[in-house]
Amino acid sequence: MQNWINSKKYFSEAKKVIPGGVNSPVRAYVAVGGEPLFIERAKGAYIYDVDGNKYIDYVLSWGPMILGHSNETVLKAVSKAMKKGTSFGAPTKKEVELAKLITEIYPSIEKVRLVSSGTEAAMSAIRLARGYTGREKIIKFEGCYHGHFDSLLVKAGSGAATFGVPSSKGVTKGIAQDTITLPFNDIEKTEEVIRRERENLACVILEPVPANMGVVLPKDNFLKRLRQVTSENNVLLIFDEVITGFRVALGGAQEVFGVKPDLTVLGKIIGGGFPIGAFGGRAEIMDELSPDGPVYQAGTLSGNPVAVSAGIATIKELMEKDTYEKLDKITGELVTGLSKIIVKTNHEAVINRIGSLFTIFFSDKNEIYDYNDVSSCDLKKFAEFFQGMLAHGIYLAPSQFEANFVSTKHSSVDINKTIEAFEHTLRREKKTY
Ligand code: KE4
Repeated sequence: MQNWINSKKYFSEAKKVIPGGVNSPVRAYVAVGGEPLFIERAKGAYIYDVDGNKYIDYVLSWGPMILGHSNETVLKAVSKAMKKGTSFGAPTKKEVELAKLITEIYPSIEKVRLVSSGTEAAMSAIRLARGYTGREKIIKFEGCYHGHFDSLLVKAGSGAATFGVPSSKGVTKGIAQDTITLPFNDIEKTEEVIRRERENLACVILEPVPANMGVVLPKDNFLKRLRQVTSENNVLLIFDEVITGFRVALGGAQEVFGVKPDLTVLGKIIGGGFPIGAFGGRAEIMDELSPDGPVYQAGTLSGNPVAVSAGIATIKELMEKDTYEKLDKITGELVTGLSKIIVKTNHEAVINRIGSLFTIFFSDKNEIYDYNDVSSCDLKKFAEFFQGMLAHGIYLAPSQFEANFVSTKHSSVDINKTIEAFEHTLRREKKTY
């Protein structure tokens, strides 16, 4: 059993000066109970807390650390960049290099604008879609998360296909009524609402493979039919690939599923662990952005040379041969092993996985295809599972509604240890049930 004395001490200090003791809510372990670990350092697939405990890390800073922590090449690129200055508020060659890399890897992206977070990128993409089309309404899907932008903190209203209601205090009814929230994977309902609302509908935004309700896979043809109905009705399609971009494939979900959106939102991996976001698409749309166009968008640290250097180094390493085949293989070994334990210990759970992204759902359903399905999960069981794995030195996403990530540094030894810990955890949890 780990001792967490220092984490507890730091957490009580933190709560005196930081709301909830954290700078982002999910870190507070509200969904799983207990108190958050304070992290001292990380290397490769491992993370170390302030009490000296070591964990195999499947959070990887919520996705960016796909090469593992403290990657030598990334650190070298960052230190080289820092010696030349850390921020200029002026154009640099590195920004152009990253923009070129993104446009080469994502055929749907002819031009891209760099910002400092995924939220900022999604927010800017929505404003651009509204500015380019001259229309106001947007469609999102229940369970998809695109950052904490007001227009996207909206849940389904009384009738799923009517206008939204705020999902957070501080978001006005006026903002929420311009957002329609639909059930993910329900293509018939989506086609019907797009056709009905087309006159004042700017865009549809989605995670092509949602990871913010846990990993949920698009049903066959959902993305292709969504592309077709948005094109037919002149509605922009925005893929939020902040998680899936450079994760499920170098070219993201749009490469895996062969669907080209009008705009793409990126983040996380393209910053290699530094603050970053990006949004891009067809030049005729992107050219509507200031200073050339009438849609204003700006940022002090946008395209920051240090963050951009980390991103370029990360992407170049990801472009090396067989990176994604290896990631897919090791994640496949893990998920196969975990699935066997679920059967062996006679538990009710199902694992959704794509590439090196996976979620274990504690549900009696055989398939998890939308937010409704996820809401059927046994959250108490999930919390016990999370705490049990943590006690065995396995650091997972502290919420049933999140994804877990594998890096190029996770080894077969790590995978076997994780599977072993899973069996011990489920068996012990079985005893208490
Ligand atoms: P950021 O503003 O947190 O950089 O990105 C927002 C965002 C946008 N789009 C998608 C698909 C995302 O997953 C995110 C942020 N992801 C969460 C984890 N589910 C970040 C962790 C957190 O909120 O602390």
